[in-house]
Amino acid sequence: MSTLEKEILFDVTTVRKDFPILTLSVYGKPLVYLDNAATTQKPQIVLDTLTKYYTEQNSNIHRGVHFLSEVATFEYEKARGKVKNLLNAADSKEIIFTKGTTDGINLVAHSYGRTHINAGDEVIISAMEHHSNIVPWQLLCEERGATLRVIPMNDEGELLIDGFQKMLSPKTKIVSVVYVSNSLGTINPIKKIIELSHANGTPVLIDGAQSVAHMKVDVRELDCDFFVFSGHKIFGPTGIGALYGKSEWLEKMIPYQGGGDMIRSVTFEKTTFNDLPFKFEAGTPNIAGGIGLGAAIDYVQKIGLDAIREYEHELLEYGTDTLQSVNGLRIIGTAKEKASVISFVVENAHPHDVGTILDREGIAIRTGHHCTQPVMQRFGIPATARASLSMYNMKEEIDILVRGIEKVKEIFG
Ligand code: C6P
Repeated sequence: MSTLEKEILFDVTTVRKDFPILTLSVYGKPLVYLDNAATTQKPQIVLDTLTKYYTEQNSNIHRGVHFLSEVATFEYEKARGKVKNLLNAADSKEIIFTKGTTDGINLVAHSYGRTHINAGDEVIISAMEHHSNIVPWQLLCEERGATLRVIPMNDEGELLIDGFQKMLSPKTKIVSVVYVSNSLGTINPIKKIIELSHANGTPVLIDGAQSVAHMKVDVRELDCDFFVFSGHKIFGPTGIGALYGKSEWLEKMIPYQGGGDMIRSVTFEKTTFNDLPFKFEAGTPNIAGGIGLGAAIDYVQKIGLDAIREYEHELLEYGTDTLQSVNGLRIIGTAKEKASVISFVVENAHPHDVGTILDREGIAIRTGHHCTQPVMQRFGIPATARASLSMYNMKEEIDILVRGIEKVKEIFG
């Protein structure tokens, strides 16, 4: 494909017009939003879908026989189908709506963990996990008398796969790893991790929080057993996300929560559970969120995840080169395979000060440990400043970031 054809396919100026918030000014400066790993902004179509839901469709689902309830149920289930297509799952019943990534991991830790993990067993995670993929397993291991093991990483922020292979044993009952690190940007070789785990007879959960909005995910091609993500990181609403699970696992797992909608029959003596996916969806769900997520998925797919990945890679390369040329700035996370996350530290300036000064320039970045304290410990630093890029960011914004960092350096010498 020629460069011109690619430009026609992906035009950042056109994309930006879909996001009303990007026209804001902050402290009199145009907003430069570089905190997309924390949450993404929402396109007009998602905002319109939410308004339409609450003005024309609002009703509870799976319960009423009336018109509105049928419309809302239809739209919600249509959205489930869109998640299925996004991940290329085999069946909509393998898609469980959740509150987000954290909720999805807790669901698996609870429901798979309590049926399959016992005293003496092992759970493997990696050194670059978000706290959401550490704490639920720690709690489970403590309760079940199991051991949590951690795949180490090198100084570039790449997992040591040989070390991982040696850890696998008949005791390993689940491997739970992040696809793209939120604090380092590393894209992990999850296909290899899944192959090795399966050769050991162990299922794998993939934390897809930072991958869904940036690259195509095909759960059947990956052959992962579970995959979780959050709607708000793929231009959808907060409070909604999804868990994909192979039906053979989901069928065998106990429910996560009890309540309405997840049951078939209830007596005081015994409850029987609903079919998948409803067995794992107790109570009134985030209906508007689910439908809004469906609109976000349509939007992303119209642009195309391959085009997005390619454009963001260009941004990453530009950002890495430009930031690296700033004296006294060190990038944390220099893996060969990276997504558009650039974590850095600036000599003599605490990351929080960097963030505060940049904020006054209208630049939104995140500073801190990014809910990955063990990553900070591994690199011997308290925190980083993190610019995380999305498809609507531009090279000009990276230039503004660099000018802001120069101001930081002037202040902190
Ligand atoms: N990372 C960040 O600024 P929730 O909060 O459930 O939507 O997502 C949790 C989560 C899990 N895994 C990874 C890899 C993540 O990046 C996140 C969220 C945000 O990096 C907020 S801490």
